[in-house]
Amino acid sequence: MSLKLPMKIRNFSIIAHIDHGKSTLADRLLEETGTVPRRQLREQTLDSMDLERERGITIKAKAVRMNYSRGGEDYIFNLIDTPGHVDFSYEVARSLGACEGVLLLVDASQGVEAQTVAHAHLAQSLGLKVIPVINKVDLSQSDADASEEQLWEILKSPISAERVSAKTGLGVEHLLSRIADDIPAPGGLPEAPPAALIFDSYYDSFRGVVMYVRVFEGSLRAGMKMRLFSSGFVSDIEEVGCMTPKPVKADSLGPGEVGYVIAGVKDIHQVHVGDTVTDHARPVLKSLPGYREARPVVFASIFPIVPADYPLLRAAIEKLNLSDSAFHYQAETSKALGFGFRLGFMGLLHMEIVKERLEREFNLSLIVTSPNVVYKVKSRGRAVPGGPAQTPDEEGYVLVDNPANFPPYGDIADTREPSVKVTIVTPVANMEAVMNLLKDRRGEFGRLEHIANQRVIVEYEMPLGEMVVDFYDKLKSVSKGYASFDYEMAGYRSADVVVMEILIHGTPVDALSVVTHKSKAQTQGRLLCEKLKEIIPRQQFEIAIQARAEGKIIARETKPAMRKDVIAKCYGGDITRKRKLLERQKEGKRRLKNIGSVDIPQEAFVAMLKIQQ
Ligand SMILES: Nc1nc2c(ncn2[C@@H]2O[C@H](COP(=O)(O)OP(=O)(O)OP(=O)(O)O)[C@@H](O)[C@H]2O)c(=O)[nH]1
Ligand SMILES: [Mg+2]
Repeated sequence: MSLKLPMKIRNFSIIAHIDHGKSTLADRLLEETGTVPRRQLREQTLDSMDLERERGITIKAKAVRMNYSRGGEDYIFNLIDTPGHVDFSYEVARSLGACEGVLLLVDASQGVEAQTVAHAHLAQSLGLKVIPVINKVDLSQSDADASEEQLWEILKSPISAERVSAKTGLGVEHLLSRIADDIPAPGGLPEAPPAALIFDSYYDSFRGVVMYVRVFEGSLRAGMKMRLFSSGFVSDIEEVGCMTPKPVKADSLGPGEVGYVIAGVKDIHQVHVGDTVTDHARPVLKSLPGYREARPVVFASIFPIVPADYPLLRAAIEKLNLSDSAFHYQAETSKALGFGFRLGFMGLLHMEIVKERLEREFNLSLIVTSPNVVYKVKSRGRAVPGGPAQTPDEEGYVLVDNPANFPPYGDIADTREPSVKVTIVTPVANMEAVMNLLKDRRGEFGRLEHIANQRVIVEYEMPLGEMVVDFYDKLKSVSKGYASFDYEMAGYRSADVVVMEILIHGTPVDALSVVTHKSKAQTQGRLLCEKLKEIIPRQQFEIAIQARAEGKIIARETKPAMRKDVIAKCYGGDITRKRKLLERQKEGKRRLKNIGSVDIPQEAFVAMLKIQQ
């Protein structure tokens, strides 16, 4: 492949709310431009990860290069398909840094939803050209006119929308032509010192780190000694190329081009997404704007069910982090569960996906504790015990991301919790139910705006802690599936929260501790004790199950002692049946964690999650 003139390049992302058809539209663009032959296309071709295919969602953004010809003119289209789920919004933000424009897609049967609003505003704030696209016009329940009107309102401008069906291909040809016409060509000089933005990277076990870049100035070629601007890391470029979507080697990547760079980097930590690649001999003077680092907002601990698996878990986490650098990890020891890790995630779906990948790709059985957010705690004079050595901020607060690291309640002067601004888009008919849910989650009303077709955009401020557990499911159920939400961090607020501990047979189980609002502690404590009573198998002795907050027992249940053993009922019976029963019991035991002298099944940790609300 040779260097093309930058004026014929068009770089764009497809952005939308989850499930509005981005990846399906990408299929049609790949098909229509002949990038991927029809027989090799499958549904959502770019969703290549197993989990993406099973769940039918995009988790990672994917870049692909297409050739497009019109009236004897050849274009290069670099498309980035982005994920729609709110947990992966940082992928969208990164992708936009590599583009001049976006296709803002709306499912005509759903209309504008929360991520439509969030991503549209992000694209506009970055000065990108927005092409509104109304998808799924083949569906009988679709209402393209209403969707278009809603789009105009959120864009604050009546830009005519393309109407397409990503399923049938209707309107896709016209859309390609619009992309060529409307999306600005990238600028940049081929002879300038090179500056390329790293917008993604992954680790290949043969080639080392593969960096995905967007070149803004100059060009990159094999043999060049590159330097990463902010880390100062220097290495020889071995190969550059484009994704078609298969990687294809190229002579060079010129201004405006999107492609990959391989430079024999063995340690992924040398490469930061957002850094600028330049020429070591002739570097740029200033780095490209880069990205604000995405910070994890939800934390949970992970322990192997079999303690001997700890080294395997460590290796698995390190390896997985190479392909998903958005989760953070740190070693942790629990009195109840032994050695494990404290992990930070971008949200609950992200947490679920990391856990599932660890279990599946590395064949591990894991216990995950109840997720929580990061609190700021000010103690009376003394340092926060158990927590990582931290110096308090100028107001005297330290960050605590683990309930087990809270100081004793008597030592706490004040606790602050993270707050978020949530934006919800819902039909007027469900507005009241949605607002009640928000009130119940300690939300404070901010703003309400009516948009076309009986829809409203509501903004609330609420504690992040109230959002992390099952808010999404509840919102969907109270709105019969119609409401959608997006959120952004809005600082810390003082909060009346307490650590609730669970004591089993008199021993606190640190991994079952949660931070909860004082007004909800008792109800939650009761529910949890009842649930644990059901879940914990009977033992030879009676077990007390208690919840404790601020030094007081706030709930209690008693599990009576065992009456029979499993094989008593087939005494003298046939041996294979006996063996089967014992076998099954052994299997059951493997999934238990022995706490003091009581076995606690993994379900107990899952129950925690459910009851917290
Ligand atoms: N009828 C109809 N269905 C469509 C159309 N486009 C997409 N779909 C369906 O909508 C669902 C979601 O499509 P995807 O392409 O995975 O949506 P997405 O926006 O990429 O989803 P995320 O990446 O998870 O945010 C799939 O079941 C598609 O088959 C269309 O034009 N018409
Ligand atoms: Mg997708």
